[in-house]
Amino acid sequence: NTSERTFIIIKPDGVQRNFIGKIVQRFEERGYKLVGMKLVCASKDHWEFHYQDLKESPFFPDLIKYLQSGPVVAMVWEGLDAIRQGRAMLGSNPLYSNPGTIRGDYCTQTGHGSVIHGSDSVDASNREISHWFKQDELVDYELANKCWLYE
Ligand code: YYY
Ligand code: MG
Repeated sequence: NTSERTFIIIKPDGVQRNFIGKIVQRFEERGYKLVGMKLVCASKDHWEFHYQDLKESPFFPDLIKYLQSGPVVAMVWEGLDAIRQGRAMLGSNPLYSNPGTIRGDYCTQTGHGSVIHGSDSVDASNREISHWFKQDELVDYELANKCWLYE
């Protein structure tokens, strides 16, 4: 499915450390299509909904506070297997991520230094995209180089 969409956030630490350009470049170079993008400061409620699966975690209140500490870049990227490949590009636990992944190249620890979020399933991606973007904020267009990306 070449129109699979994944939701990516450059978190407050990623923005403050000037990684916006570098992270966007990685997704562009891989061949994914940017269909939505904005710089936002999200509310406590908005973040609590986004991370609802972690509500019971001991670090949840601290996580929500850190996420409100500054602007983040919310993006939707589209392409073949975008959800799983996006996660692979992110890396895993920041401390143990392989070099070559975003976390493996830019992070030292979890918590307030994970730099980036990416959807981990189709369900999560659908939920997150509709939580962060209105329908008319997602742009429909064709990449000029599509014929070189997909057979
Ligand atoms: O999906 P991913 O970001 O790789 O990790 P999750 O286990 O879903 O955790 C989401 C988010 O929670 C993580 O990016 C930072 C934060 N967090 C934390 O603050 N402390 C931990 N011990 C684990 C995760
Ligand atoms: Mg997660």
